[in-house]
Amino acid sequence: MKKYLLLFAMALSLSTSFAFKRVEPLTGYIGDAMCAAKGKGNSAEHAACAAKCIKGGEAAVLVVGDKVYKIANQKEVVKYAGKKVIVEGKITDDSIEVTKITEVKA
Ligand SMILES: [Cu+2]
Repeated sequence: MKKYLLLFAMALSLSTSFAFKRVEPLTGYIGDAMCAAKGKGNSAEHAACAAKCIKGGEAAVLVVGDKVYKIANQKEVVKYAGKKVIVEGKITDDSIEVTKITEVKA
């Protein structure tokens, strides 16, 4: 019995030591990297600009307050440019691999 407990504890510590962690759903705006770096993009007012910048080739990012997350899988999020969204995924450093994205209707 003790042996199983030990194995269980080992498995637990292994699973928490991976480089990425799952994130709680994050609510923010899909902005563009250029404007987000200037502190813009965390409001609905920036929507048109974000859409334009992303179309123009800027990387899409998730802006949560004053925190900016890179998006690993751009394709999943570009259609939400400028929109308020809830994002779920895996986070590595400051980059998110999005597994689920839902638009928040105002
Ligand atoms: Cu912009």
